[in-house]
Amino acid sequence: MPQKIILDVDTGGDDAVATLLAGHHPGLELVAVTVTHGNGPLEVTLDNTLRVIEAGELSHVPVFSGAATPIVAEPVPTDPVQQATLPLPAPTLLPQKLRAVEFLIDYYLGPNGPRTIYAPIGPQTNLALALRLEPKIAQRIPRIVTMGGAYLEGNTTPSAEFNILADPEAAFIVFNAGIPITMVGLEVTAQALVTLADADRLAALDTPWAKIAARLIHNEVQWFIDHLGWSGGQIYDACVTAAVIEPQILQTRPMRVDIELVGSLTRGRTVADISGHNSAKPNVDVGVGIDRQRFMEILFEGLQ
Ligand SMILES: [Ca+2]
Repeated sequence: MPQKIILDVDTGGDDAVATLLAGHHPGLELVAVTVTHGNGPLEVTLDNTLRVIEAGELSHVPVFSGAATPIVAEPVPTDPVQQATLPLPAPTLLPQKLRAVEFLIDYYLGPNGPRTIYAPIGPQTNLALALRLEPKIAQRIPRIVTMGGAYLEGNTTPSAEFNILADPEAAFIVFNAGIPITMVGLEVTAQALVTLADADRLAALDTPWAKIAARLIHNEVQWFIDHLGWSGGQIYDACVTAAVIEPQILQTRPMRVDIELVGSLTRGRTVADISGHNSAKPNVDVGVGIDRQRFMEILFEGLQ
């Protein structure tokens, strides 16, 4: 039976690829998509999500609108490129009437909750709010697989990765809820670089969703080449979908991970106890490596 998954997104190009892969890979059943602020304001991330769902022929997947702002913090400023509307037709689809937080509570208290992996690939505001409203869902979520954090070095500040920095209080609530967590952080996504040649090969596949993914990947990769001089780009969120499809592609180490809330230089850091100094029990399976070749194969298998 396909693995059930709920994606929590702040769409963005890499969220779009993660969504198309989750919606079309035979190993997964994409139950719903919940949307949060993050890469851009909620109205942009919601509109982008609906564009991807409709153009990607996934209109049977319900979309729930979620948190418009972080719980405590001001939104983190983002690059105008990240905030851009995706180059896909304007959607005719509408989000569901129910809000993401209410949906998550209802769904996880329901019969399929314990069989459904929750995969936040943006700030973790929606689940944090749901946990505060209904703490019982912590026992109902079998695992969180998230793109967020880094155990060595951030990408938005020297300490913090964007998704965690965008709502550290939310991440604090989620990481301390007692739910099993697999963290796909920057050290993982940097090992799964996608090249322009990969995007071209993907564009040659015969499905509309592969062509959409190829175009979005091409744009993302080009940004890494132009701005950082890299040979490829990180399609961060797609690593999460691939790791839910095939958990073995990820190498993980159990660690205690705490979320820094107050440090003037380190706010939003996922403080990982790499060497076991902390006596607290590990709470996160921290991704430390990924099988890049298999990651690419999964991308092709899912989108063809
Ligand atoms: Ca994202």
